[in-house]
Amino acid sequence: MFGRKREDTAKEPEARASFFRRLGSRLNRGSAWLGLDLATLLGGRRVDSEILAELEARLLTADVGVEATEHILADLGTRVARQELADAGALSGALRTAVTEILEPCAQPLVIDPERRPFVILVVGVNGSGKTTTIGKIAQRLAQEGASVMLAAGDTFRAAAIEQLGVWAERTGSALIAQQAGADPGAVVFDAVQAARSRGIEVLLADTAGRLHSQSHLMEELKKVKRVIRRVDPTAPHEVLLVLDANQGQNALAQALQFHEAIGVTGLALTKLDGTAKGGIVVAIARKLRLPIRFVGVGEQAEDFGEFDAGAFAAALVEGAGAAGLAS
Ligand SMILES: Nc1nc2c(ncn2[C@@H]2O[C@H](COP(=O)(O)OP(=O)(O)O)[C@@H](O)[C@H]2O)c(=O)[nH]1
Ligand SMILES: [Mg+2]
Repeated sequence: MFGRKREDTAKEPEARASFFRRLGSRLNRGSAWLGLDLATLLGGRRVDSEILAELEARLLTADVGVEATEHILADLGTRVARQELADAGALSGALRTAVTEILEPCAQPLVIDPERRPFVILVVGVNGSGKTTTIGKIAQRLAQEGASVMLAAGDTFRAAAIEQLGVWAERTGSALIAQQAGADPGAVVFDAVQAARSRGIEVLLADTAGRLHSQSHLMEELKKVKRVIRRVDPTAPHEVLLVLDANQGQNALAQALQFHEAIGVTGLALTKLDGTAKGGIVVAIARKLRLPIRFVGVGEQAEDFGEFDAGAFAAALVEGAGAAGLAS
């Protein structure tokens, strides 16, 4: 994230390959996105409009959404008309390409500007989406890159949330700024930005609540936290990272629109891609929101986390665990 060399640079490609293998085997629980492989769908027939109609139904069932499905089908339809898609292999390749093209503009990793110190990342999302875990995973990566990190326990709604962040702080060697449950989140985050500044901390990750008395209450509180951060540093937050649980399907998309409208999201982290059969939602999100997808989570552990790669993701989605690009 810092573009800084890690000590164990030699291990990096290895770690990356193993992450993509995990992605391939866990996304959609290891099955190809279409449930059946394309060869079964074709059953020896040529790719024709009937096959495309069946494919369309499957894309919609996989939560790809109407807009992205139409886009993919238009692309495949043109190729069928030109008789370019003779067999299952060609169809699968074309599908993978069409999906990659939709995802590609969103594959923008988070780059931390060392001039911004602390670089403030405000992490938002509904309750249970994976915010605190994602903060821990990011802190772990930053620690490995040799960065100094501070975590701010801005979710003061439950004591357990503060403790959970404390565990991650300890595990990752990050500083922690927390108050008791029920404290004003704005005050916690304000203190944290000031403390980070005076201690020369490089990255501040601020946790927030995902549930309050009402959704409008929550949005007002997040706006307030953002204003408070600005009072210390008018250029901050430098990233508003929205964490979305992929299991939520179309609901995740609705949440994203709501958060984006209220506080302006600059990046997404998509979690629990290991537990969903609806990984297609990522395509819908990419097509509709066109926001940078920074990270994907495929499990609860720190290493079950990686930067978003359009080609690898498309391969895992379309071909499942058997994706050729993921085999090495
Ligand atoms: N399987 C899986 N579980 C996850 C992932 N990310 C988070 N979780 C789990 O989801 C639950 C809620 O996460 P948490 O970070 O507390 O969510 P928060 O309420 O948004 O802070 C916890 O049990 C996490 O371990 C993921 O990528 N995969
Ligand atoms: Mg939390």
